[in-house]
Amino acid sequence: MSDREERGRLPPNQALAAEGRWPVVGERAPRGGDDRPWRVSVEGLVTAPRSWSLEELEELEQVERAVDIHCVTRWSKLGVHFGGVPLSALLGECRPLSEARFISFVARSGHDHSTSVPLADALALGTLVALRSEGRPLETIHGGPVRTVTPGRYFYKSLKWLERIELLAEDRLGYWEADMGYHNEADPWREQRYVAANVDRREARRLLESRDLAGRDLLSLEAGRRDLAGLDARRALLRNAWFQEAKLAGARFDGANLSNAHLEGAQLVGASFRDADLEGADFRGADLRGADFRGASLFGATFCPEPGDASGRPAALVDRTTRISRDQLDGLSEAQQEFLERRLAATPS
Ligand SMILES: Nc1nc2c(c(=O)[nH]1)N[C@H]1C(S)=C(S)[C@@H](COP(=O)(O)O)O[C@H]1N2
Ligand SMILES: [Mo]
Repeated sequence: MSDREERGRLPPNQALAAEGRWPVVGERAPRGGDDRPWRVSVEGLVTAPRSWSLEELEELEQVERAVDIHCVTRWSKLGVHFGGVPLSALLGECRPLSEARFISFVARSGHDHSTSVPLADALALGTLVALRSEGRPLETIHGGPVRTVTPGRYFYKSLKWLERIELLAEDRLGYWEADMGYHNEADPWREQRYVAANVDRREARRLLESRDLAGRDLLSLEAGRRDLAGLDARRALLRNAWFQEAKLAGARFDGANLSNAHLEGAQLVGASFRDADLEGADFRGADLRGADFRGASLFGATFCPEPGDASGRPAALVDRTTRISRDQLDGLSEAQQEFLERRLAATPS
């Protein structure tokens, strides 16, 4: 694939995961202590409910599809080959009733994971009940023995460890959509990542003035350009927060969830992000001298412009006093890894 072709296939504000890397997002294994043999059932508003063992799924006609994966935390992986059975083949045998408008995929999951898609979209997008990737059985960590893959939607619509397919008249929001504020439509080309904020502006302003957000759950908090030096946001849930150009020297974000947070141009000298979730966070132009990222998850985070980035945002100020460990660079795109390796080795002035 040429660079141009690749870029044309990247939705807005996504970057390619480093070559050969496939980040793991969310649960890492199905619910334990369950040794019933694996079956996938189709239930709900169908004429003929039924279920298949893995062997029976293998006996159906298999297809292979190249799918572009786009994670909501801003990494993409193009042309991953998934093999398995088209959802349409399973539904063809069960014959959905005309009232069936939505399809819910339910996982064997310790956290009751599920996700849903309008039935017409699931079919039009060519949803696959996948048993293999790149010709090999799916690894457990990526949803093996069987997961769904719904192309053209953020990857949280692709459920790992599929056990049940339910046809419904009304939508039933899944785990990420109901509990995490992820957008239910999830079209990466329209950047449908999150739904609106969950606190009103007055309440948000009051909390920011106190500079104490410890343990709070504040989706899409608006705090751009504010003076928040010394902020205590330990263990806070601040997904998709807007902190661009904010003064956050010495702020404590240890254990916080800042996935997809906007920290462009923020003053973060000496800030602490230990064990924080920083997946998809944007640090372009931020001052990160003396900041501590040890133990934080950095998949899809951005520290410098990606090739082709026309935003004019400069790279973050990172030097040897910034604490990021070698193994943390693994989840970043090639451009980000190269940038950080160079800066972390540079002598502070
Ligand atoms: N059962 C289950 N399915 C899941 C998740 C999960 O945590 N549990 N995470 C979702 C999210 S947010 C993403 S991006 C993809 C990640 O798949 P991967 O770990 O194979 O990359 O799975 C989706 N399906
Ligand atoms: Mo995701």
